[in-house]
Amino acid sequence: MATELIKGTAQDEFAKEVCTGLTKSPQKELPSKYLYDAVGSALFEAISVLPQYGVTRAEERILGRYATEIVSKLPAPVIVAELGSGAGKKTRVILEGLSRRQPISYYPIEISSAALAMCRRELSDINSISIVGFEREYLDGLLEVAARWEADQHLMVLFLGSTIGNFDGSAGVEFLSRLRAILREGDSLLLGTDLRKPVATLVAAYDDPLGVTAAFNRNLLVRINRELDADFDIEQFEHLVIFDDTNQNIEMHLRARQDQTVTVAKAGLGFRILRGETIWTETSHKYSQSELNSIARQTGFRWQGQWIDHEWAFADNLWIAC
Ligand code: AVJ
Repeated sequence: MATELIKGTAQDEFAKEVCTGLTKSPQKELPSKYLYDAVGSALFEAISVLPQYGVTRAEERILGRYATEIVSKLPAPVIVAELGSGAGKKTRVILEGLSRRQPISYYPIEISSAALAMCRRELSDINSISIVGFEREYLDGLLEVAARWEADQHLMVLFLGSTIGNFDGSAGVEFLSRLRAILREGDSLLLGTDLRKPVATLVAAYDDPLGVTAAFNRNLLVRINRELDADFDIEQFEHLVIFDDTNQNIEMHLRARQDQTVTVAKAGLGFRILRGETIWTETSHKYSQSELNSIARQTGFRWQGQWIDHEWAFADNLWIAC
């Protein structure tokens, strides 16, 4: 076992994106990728074991049942890059399956240093694994992995948990096209996608009765206060979940309880937010089967396999770059 970490850079990017998002009109927004500081990552881990939130368990069941079958469809030798490694628990079964065939190189790519640390801790005991973690944006990290991979190796990209659903609208398709452009023909993508389900199920999953998801959402403001020297009054913002039926998106927002002025010192920003106005913090798209087929085709992949959990509609899709 060997592990290495390529560290990320400064907070400038965070400040810039916060500034851009909070000055958008008419809808203020913040990028959901910043939800995962140490507290946010721990809260997401808690969400993933809530009875109302079935996403993580569904994918754990799929990978637990079918990891051997999935691995058997991959060429050898293969190296593995994972986008948004999270805590690494789901990845474990895949890596263990692969490590039975060959020594395995694993490259988690994650802008959250907290999540990256959890994942390295979780996976470093796997037999003959070498882990190099990249604290990078997904595609920047993938380009660095590409620079390290050898001619005879295939690359498998893991993009689990339906994180792809957090890309808004056409941004998901654009992201997958850019990802495909980094791959070579025959490389593979294992893509986790949460499927359409009844509105009531989704609302309960994203607005849970314990308020864990509310804390996860509001923590984004706590983080901005701490890291960017802002003065959000946390008590004055409430968690709001909206289902957009047309686009099959569940959205998280933070709604102002009253008119207020906020300053974000390190972003050089001061702004007003009115009572009832919201800051949009996350979109989580729910996919249909025909949509998945069309996305694969549009982005340069062909379908190789799909595994579905029927207790909580979720699919892991194995696509091959063509
Ligand atoms: C699993 C990261 C994609 O969209 O369901 C959970 C995050 N947000 N509850 C999702 C999340 C609110 C999540 N991802």
